[in-house]
Amino acid sequence: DNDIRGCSRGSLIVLEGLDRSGKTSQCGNLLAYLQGKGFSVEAWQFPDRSTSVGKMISAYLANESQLDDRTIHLLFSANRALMENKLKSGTTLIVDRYSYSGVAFSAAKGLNIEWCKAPEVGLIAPDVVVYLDVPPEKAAERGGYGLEKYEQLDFQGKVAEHYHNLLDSSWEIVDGSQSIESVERQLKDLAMHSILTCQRGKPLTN
Ligand code: DGP
Ligand code: NA
Ligand code: NA
Repeated sequence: DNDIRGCSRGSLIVLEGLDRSGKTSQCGNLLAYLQGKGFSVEAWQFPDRSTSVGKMISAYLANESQLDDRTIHLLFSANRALMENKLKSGTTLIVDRYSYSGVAFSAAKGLNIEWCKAPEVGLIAPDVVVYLDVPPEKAAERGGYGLEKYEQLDFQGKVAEHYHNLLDSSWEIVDGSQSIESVERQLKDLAMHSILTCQRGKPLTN
């Protein structure tokens, strides 16, 4: 009995999507829902703008500093710290962007895809990756669009193409153009399923 409980762990739930696809608010809603159910759960985001590396990234995104495309890519990679201990202690992590953002955004700038993937080798594999699918034109109509460096329609179109090349059958595609409530309902179902599978002892992998 103790052994089985020892294998129980938190789930790594990743949300990916274009800028203004709704990831951040949906992560917040999901966090509140799962906490309300009594689960140990935290919401993380990449870039984590509170760390010193994160502050450099933030200044870059706000057009307050200039960095070479490769340099900023490596800063983003460094920011995706290992999450293993949290998960093993039983805490579920809801993560706003992960390594796939690194590949999709940096490759959209024209960097070699294999080069973009290399710094991410060894990262923990998510238990579920949700792609919040919103057409770039639709995302561009949402509030606040254009404030950051990458929020430009033609660039986001390229990012979307790279996401579509990255995604495979293990990803869950959720239509982010639906009502907030409907997106929320689907995310809750996916998260609950993933948490229960991990509690039953699904192993961690890289
Ligand atoms: P947000 O998720 O809205 O806080 O914005 C973060 C921005 O950073 C978004 O435009 C995606 C971008 N981004 C995230 N990870 C990476 C990365 O590894 N490389 C590059 N070039 N951009 C990234
Ligand atoms: Na953004
Ligand atoms: Na966000």
